[in-house]
Amino acid sequence: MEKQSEIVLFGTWASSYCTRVALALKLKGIPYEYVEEGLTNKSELLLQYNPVHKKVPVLVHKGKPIAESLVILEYIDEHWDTSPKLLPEDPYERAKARFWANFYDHKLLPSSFPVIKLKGKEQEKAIEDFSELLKVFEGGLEKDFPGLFQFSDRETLGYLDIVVGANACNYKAFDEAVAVIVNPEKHHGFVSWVTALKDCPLMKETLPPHDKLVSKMREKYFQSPQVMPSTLSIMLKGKEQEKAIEEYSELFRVFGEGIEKDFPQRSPFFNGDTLGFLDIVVGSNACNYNAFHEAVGTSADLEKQHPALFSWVTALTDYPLMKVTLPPHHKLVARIRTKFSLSPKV
Ligand SMILES: N[C@@H](CCC(=O)N[C@@H](CS)C(=O)NCC(=O)O)C(=O)O
Repeated sequence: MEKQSEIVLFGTWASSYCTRVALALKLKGIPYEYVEEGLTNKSELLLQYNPVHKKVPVLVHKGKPIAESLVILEYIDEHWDTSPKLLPEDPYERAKARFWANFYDHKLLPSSFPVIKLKGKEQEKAIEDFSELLKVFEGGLEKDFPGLFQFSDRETLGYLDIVVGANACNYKAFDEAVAVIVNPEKHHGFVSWVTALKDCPLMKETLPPHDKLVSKMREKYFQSPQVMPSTLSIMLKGKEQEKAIEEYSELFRVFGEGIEKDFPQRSPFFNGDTLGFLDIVVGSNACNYNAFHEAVGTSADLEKQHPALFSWVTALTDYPLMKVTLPPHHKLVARIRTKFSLSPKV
């Protein structure tokens, strides 16, 4: 067993992403040191360990940092390969668990954000939209993991209990601070699951106190300026578009530097002459970069600003398998224009 000081969790008490990691470590009986971060005044160490997102949680294991809660959970499960396992053993079951964790983080959770911003009828509509997605989530879990909602019948928390429970067990704090978004009559399965999870001793000792969380949410959502990131801000015009492109370029820089630092040995691809995981993930999208610029009408100066990153994208675009698989450039330009109601540049 490693020494406590070899495993350090940088977190902040109100973050359910950090609660996930604390739950996983405690469940597996892994001793760790905890460092509380102030998000308005992040420590140099946090910025050094997570220069890309500058967010918590970060788990530092023997000096090596791992960021992003879902990535950290998988790391913990793989490195401390002892019982209890978080993810199912079967690859298909594992894939389904990851699928719903992603749905939770990237669809369901973000659909609660408009509820914070909007008022009156618009807020009611946002709550309905959230509830629709929650129905999809509930239905999907019931189908893919029969018995999941009967947590009291099981002995220990699993991956989805942790991913969802760390956040959803706080839903009453959101109801109190913002608006009621979970109707127990409409979402019986989900609410009975979450209620049973909240009663689990490990959850009880790890979740933040309800009243403290309500105050924190009120302060965060209503007393400090909100920045709503928009991936489509590049569609803006004039000065606003210039600013969006600068931000976009900054993200390219962070991405390019991160890739250089983490994978200096790739040449030209991650598997030498053949494509690896990141070549496929990035290339399938980035190789269409010229189509995006042509459709939006922006100039593609990013290539000059990020030569190393773009020489990789160029090599990917020239790769025979990529060539036969990517959509045709002109067809894609037309599709992007239709999708975003853009007229051709004359
Ligand atoms: N996708 C990330 C989200 C982490 C996250 O959003 N952390 C917040 C705290 S809840 C944070 O550090 N925010 C600081 C900031 O945005 O500057 C994860 O799963 O770890």
